[in-house]
Amino acid sequence: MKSSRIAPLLFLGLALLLATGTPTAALAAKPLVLFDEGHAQTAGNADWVIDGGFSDFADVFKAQGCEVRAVKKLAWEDLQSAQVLVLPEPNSLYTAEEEAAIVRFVENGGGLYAIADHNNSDRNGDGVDSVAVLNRFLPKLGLQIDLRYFSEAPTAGKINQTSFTKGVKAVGTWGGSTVKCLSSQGVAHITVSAKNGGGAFIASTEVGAKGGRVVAMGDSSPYDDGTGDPHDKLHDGFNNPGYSHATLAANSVRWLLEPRATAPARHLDRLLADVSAGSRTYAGAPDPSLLLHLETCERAVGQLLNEHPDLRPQARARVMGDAGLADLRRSLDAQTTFDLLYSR
Ligand SMILES: [Ca+2]
Ligand SMILES: [Ca+2]
Repeated sequence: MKSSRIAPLLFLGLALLLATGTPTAALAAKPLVLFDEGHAQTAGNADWVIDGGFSDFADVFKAQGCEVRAVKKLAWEDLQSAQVLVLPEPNSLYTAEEEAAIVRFVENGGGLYAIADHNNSDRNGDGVDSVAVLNRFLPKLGLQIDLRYFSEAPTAGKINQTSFTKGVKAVGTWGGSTVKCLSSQGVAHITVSAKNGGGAFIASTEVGAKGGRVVAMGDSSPYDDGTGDPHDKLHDGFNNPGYSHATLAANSVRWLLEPRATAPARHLDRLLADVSAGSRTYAGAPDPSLLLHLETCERAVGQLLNEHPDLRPQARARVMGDAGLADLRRSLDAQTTFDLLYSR
């Protein structure tokens, strides 16, 4: 009985915490895009910086009206004014504060572009590669990098018809991995062959109560434009005429920059669908990564219902009779009881 009183207190506390910081990027004249350059982005042959191998990728944002800046540390104070954050193959761990800031940024409506490389790609010998670095927090946001290492060019899976693949004829991966959608709202736009696991070459999903968006891909090579430190072994995958990487970059960036849906009821529907599907999947195959994502979703539901009490009847109606939402129903019941008892 004790836990039923503690749970709603935590629920409300977290929701209030989340509600205090909202990105103000919408007010800025030009959307601000931050490229992380502080986590070994130039280790070994990597050159994933805006004045090096990723300059053409940075230009995609500029062409869509953005201001692009490089940052070395990811502080919440700096992220608040940004609309998009790009993590180009981070090869050293973020601090706990930076990880929390990234998650909070997306939960508050920000756009994240996360780029990994193949499994066992520790370029600076500090014991972690981009797969390990990103998988510490990306699952909270509904996506995960697979532990794979393969090349496939062009990819031989599917190119699904989505806004990302308009005009995309072929893509390739050279020493890369794939992305798994933990979120039922995730979209695998392009997949690789079954031989290499069939995962997503690029995937995206919507996160949280404010329409945050995440794009992830499992290889840095497609966006390597071949410029940068002459001592690095770089290859122009971005403009290679045999592939459509520049088009894919433009399409995916456009999606990240789209205005967010503002109707909270729409976000609630998405979150409840995600929790329902995820809980059923988890019941069949418990996966700690999926649990991380479900916790983010449930926190977002708490945030929405706290900010919009008028949505509570809709939420309660939706969770009735849905086995996948049983845990959430208990939380809502507990919250109602709490509100009645303490008349918030
Ligand atoms: Ca490393
Ligand atoms: Ca690669």
